[in-house]
Amino acid sequence: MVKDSSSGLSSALAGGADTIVARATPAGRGGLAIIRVSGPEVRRIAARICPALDVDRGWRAALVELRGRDGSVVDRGVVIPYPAPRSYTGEDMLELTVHGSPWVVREVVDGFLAAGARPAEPGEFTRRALANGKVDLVQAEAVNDLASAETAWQARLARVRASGALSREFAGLRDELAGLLAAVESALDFAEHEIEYRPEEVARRTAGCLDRVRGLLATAAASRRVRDGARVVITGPPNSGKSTLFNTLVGYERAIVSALPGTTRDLLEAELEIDGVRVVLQDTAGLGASDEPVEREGIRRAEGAAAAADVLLALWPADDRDDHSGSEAHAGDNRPVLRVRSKADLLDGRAVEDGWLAVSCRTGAGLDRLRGTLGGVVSAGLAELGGEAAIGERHRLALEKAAAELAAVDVMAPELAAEAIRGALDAARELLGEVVSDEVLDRIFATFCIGK
Ligand SMILES: Nc1nc2c(ncn2[C@@H]2O[C@H](COP(=O)(O)OP(=O)(O)OP(=O)(O)O)[C@@H](O)[C@H]2O)c(=O)[nH]1
Ligand SMILES: [Mg+2]
Repeated sequence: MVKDSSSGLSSALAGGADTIVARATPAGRGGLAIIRVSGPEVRRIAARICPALDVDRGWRAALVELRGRDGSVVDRGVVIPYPAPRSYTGEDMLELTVHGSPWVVREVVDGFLAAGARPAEPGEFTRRALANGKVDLVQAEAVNDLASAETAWQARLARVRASGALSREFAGLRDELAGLLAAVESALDFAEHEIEYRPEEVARRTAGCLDRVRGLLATAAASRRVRDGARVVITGPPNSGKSTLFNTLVGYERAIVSALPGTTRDLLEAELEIDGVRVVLQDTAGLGASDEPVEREGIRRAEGAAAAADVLLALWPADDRDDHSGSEAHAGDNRPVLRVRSKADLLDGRAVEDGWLAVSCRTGAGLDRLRGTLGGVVSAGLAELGGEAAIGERHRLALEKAAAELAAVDVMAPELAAEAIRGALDAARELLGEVVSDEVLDRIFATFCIGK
């Protein structure tokens, strides 16, 4: 077998003493199913399962008979051999497309097991790709994110990360930190090398690195929104039509609606997608004074939800004749608030205040505009995010550590400064998976699918 000598990794380090096999498509019946095999024994095993296959005709599909455990033909399928190192894992690989019957898949996988392969662990193909230098850790994580993406934005950010854009940001940071560390260390062996230590220069470069880290950290909120969804909370007085609007946006009768004020007490939550962004929409109890203990608790929860919202939909019903143009609902924070005159069919020809959207769930008037405005608000800032900077949760924690180290750098104490910069450098290298413990890798790959 040809080994990727450029990676300089021993085959034990590169993960693949064993040859692994797994189905890559979901369990159950389907039109077709894909089975993947990777490892040093692929050639020998292929000779048993698909003797007609010419493994040296790499990266080309061949239609061949597939044999099971006892050597009898189980199916005819399309097999693509990927000779190392030009494969996903960097090892010799096969990708088989077979008929999607659970029986066929089981028999073919069983054949591979009997021939000496073992079942792959979750994410083990990607883990081998990482060990063989095919991808770095940031890209490996992105592969999993891409496989589990449910919205356009989740897929988009994962795709850009999988392509290495975020890795390049982290690598740039790592290189800058390494250069900075060298500059500070030169002060420590100043006598030997007669290199002049320039504290102002070190201070400037440290500030530059810190800016870079903070720039990346600033995108954490937006990427959390893409991942977990933007929290959009409907608030307003009792009976203002909150639950009706909630049901309308969600598309089914999720919440109880009634003409009695104080119908909703618990927080209700539903997920939807607006403009490619995942949105977690919440319906709440009507705000206002109440003597009733359960309703009071509902109001307390509504206020908590409003405080945690990314976007507020503040409702005032049109049959409330008061002018709310001066309404400063939830002013003081910089979260977007969409002011909605609900039950707009009751406006009786009156105009709504400037800056308010007139919406009627009864006639449907204003709903498209509301959806459009909401879509603009939840996706605001995401386009500029580009993807390079779409950091995940693990990245945020490591970058916060780097920021704390850099903020503590005292250029007049080079010894301590070097230690802090080394801490920041370690964090950057950990991000890329250059120095990372098996426990961390186990945790990351445990969330992967089998066959990925
Ligand atoms: N005319 C009109 N009535 C509406 C509209 N939307 C809701 N309603 C009515 O207003 C009443 C209250 O609606 P809900 O959706 O339960 O109001 P809510 O704000 O959730 O009320 P609470 O949960 O009690 O705070 C119901 O009788 C609805 O049928 C609308 O667009 N036009
Ligand atoms: Mg309600």
